[in-house]
Amino acid sequence: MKMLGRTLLTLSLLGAMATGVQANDKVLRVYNWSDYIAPDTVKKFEDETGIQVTYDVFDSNETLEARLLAGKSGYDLVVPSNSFLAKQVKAGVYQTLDKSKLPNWKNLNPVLLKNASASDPDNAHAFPYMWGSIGIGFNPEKVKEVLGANAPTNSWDLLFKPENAEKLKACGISFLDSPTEMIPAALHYLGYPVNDQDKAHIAEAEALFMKIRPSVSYFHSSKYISDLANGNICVAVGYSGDVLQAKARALEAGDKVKIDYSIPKEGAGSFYDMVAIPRDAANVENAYLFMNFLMRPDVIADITNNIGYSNANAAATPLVDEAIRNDPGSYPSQEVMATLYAIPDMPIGVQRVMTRGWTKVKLGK
Ligand code: N2P
Repeated sequence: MKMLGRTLLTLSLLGAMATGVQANDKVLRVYNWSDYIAPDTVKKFEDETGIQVTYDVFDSNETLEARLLAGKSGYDLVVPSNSFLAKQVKAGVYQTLDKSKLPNWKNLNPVLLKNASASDPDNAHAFPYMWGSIGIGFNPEKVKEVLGANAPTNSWDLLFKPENAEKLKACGISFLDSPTEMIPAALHYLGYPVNDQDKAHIAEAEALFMKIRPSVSYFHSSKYISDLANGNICVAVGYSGDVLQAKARALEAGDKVKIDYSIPKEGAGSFYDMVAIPRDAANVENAYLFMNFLMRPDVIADITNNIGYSNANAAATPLVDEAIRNDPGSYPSQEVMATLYAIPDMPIGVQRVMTRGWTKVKLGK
């Protein structure tokens, strides 16, 4: 009797603890891209809700995906790009959103929602946070010094022509460390479809990188922001807003480094970064609160004003600094938009082939 009583007590205590975890835990774990939020966004949310946020960062879809596919990621909110989201949705990685918990959904731009729905029908699992392009960040003065006044900064020739890369080596070149984004750039340059699955064509794209490999300082997806800003490198293939951050940092530092961003005339990759709740998230209600918070025009406009990326919130546009709204890197013209291609959603097998080839490119052999 006594034993049974104790067992029941233990069980009911455990039950109370389990429900307690759902209802009372004032915590949230967020995994977002680096340099992708305003300095006070998280604090503001914590102050308003009393929820403690653990905020971690990554700088490539490959890193996030490895974390998600390894099983319990431990995160309540993550931010994959649309190309990766598509595959992950199919693999059952995310919860279907209950939009009744997201009253601020109405603020989102319907055109961008429709575009993003190509990777997630009906936007059932995620909303677009920011979007951008993958182009060339460069230091115009240094590039001019090395290649002369006619340096093709508006073309991928700047980097993919070995004779140019060889000269630029003197002032430093970097590429993103992301096979799923860099190999399509080379495929496109070679005249192949960006979602080409022909292994011979993918090998050609890798060979193009191999040719310029000796001239590349490094492959990294976030370090170039400070290196461009402080003059350690002169050309970086990078994300639009990150290059704008480098430009802003250089200006703030008041030194002579100037940075520009170009979307090469041949076209460039574009992405939507999407906020989603992993299936095994422990703090789902808090995840909804943070999602809804991020859909508030004042909150998301403040983020854009700090990071230089265009958000997907129509109601926030009037609150975005004019300098950013008028920056062709953040808000390209319709004409330039038409040259952008979506980073393709590659089947896992092809992605593996690309990753293997990319490892060789990085090693240079
Ligand atoms: C943030 C980079 C986000 C854009 N540093 C790439 N999805």
